[in-house]
Order: sequence, then structure tokens, then C-alpha cells
Amino acid sequence: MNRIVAGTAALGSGLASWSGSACAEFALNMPRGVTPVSHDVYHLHMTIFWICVVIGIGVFGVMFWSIYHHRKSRGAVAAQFHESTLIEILWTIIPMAILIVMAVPATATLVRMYDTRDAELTVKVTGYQWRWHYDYLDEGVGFFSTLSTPQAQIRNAAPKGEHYLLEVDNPLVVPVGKKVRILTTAADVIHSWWVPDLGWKKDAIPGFINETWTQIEKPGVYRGQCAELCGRDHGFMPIVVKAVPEAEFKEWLTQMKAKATPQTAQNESHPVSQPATVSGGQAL
Ligand SMILES: [Cu+2]
Repeated sequence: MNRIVAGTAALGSGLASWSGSACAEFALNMPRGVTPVSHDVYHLHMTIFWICVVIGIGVFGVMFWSIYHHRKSRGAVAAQFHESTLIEILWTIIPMAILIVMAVPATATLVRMYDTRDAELTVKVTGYQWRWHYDYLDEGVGFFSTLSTPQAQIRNAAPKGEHYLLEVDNPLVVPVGKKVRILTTAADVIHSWWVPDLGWKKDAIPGFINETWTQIEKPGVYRGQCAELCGRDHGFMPIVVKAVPEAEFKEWLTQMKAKATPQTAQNESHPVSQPATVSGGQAL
């Protein structure tokens, strides 16, 4: 009996701790994000969601009402309205109107997503199997960003950390409130750069350069992953974006340039040398 009581107590405390931690992160909806585009995407998603709810209630309401009121036990006789011009017009015009109502905000959001004009900083993101390379094109700074979760955690030999498989050695650092143009490409297979809080994902395709932009509104660390099945270790190429105030960003950039200088001098005889701040990444 005591064992049952103890077991129940343990289960209760387990559930309490679960509801305190995991449940706090549990969400059914998509994140609102931290950029103007992510807010647009969220509002678009909610608009279309509510349109679908109204359509669902309307269609199923009519259907269930009809099933109930025109049931066989009431002696219902099917109505004959083949070749009804009115019905034909209605079921053409109503869906068309619904599509137009959804297409207008969707197009406006897409146009905004592709408007990379007036960006203050350009970062080229290159996907590799299995890590990312970031180039600050106008600054001469570039580095690899590689998964930093210890192997022991991956092999279940150590307790998993808070950001298991979502942590890297060198995050992408960007200034808060500035428009950053992001170019994506790949050096081997197709990858996809995806940080949900930024509101978009962009394929990184060898031989092509895709373009988008972001403007993060509040400082913080935002995490994502490669969203393309790019090979064996596809699940081990996380993305970490660190948004910092402009002054801090400039300081970081200065440090990165200082680190780059000695090696740039060394590589002067090799015009196509790798960016000097490259840190060796390891494929897992
Ligand atoms: Cu990938």
C-alpha cells in the first residue's frame, strides 16, 4: 500500500514538474517571431485560419443540418436541381471571392519579404554538409558555424543540455533594428536556412543565390536548423542568430577583423584563400 502511495506521489510530482517546464514551452500555434516579416506572416496565418474556420463551420453546419432535417425516417425526397445556373454561378463566385480575399494579404507579404532594398548589411550564408559558413560581404569577415553539442550528449552518455542540438561554436551576430540582407547558397547539396522567429526559411542551393532580409526587433538569441534533408547529419547543423545592439555589433566586428588580419597577411600569396577567421568544423 505504501508503495502505491509513494508511486502516486512520485507520479504527481513528475507531472507537476513536467507541467512547469515542458508544458510552458508547449504551443499549438506558430511563433509570432521578432521581425516585421514574421509579424506579417503570423497575421496572414491567423487571417487564413479564421477564414478556414468560418468556411468549416458553414460547410459542416449546412451538411449536418441537411442530414438531420432531410433524413430517410422523415420521408425526405431528394431535390432535383441539376443544371441550376444559380448554383453554378454561386459555387464559382464564392470560392473565387474567398481566394481573392486571401491572395491580397498573401501577395503583399510576399512582396515585402522579397524587398531587400536599403539593407545596411549583407551576409552570405553557405550550407555545407554539415555546417554553415557566414560571410559579412562588405566587412571581410567570415567563419564557419558548427554544432557544439558534446558527442557525449548525442550518444546519451551525458545529460542533455537546455539547447540540445541547437547550439553552435560561432553564432551569426547581427545588429538589432538594422535591415540585414541575407544571401543563401550551398557548396555541396541543397540545404535550407530556417530560424522560425525570423518568419521565413530560404533554400540554399549550389550554383544559385537566394535573397531575403531580416530586421530583428529585440536583442536575443534565436535558434533554428537546416530544414532540408541534406544527408546523414542533416539534423546536426543548427543555426544560432545572436541579435545585439549596434555598438556591441561594431565592437564584435572590430574583434573579428583584428583576428582576421594576421592570417590574411599570411595568405597574401593565395588570392583565393578562405576567410581568415574560419574555425575548423567537424562533421559528425
Ligand atoms: Cu542541411
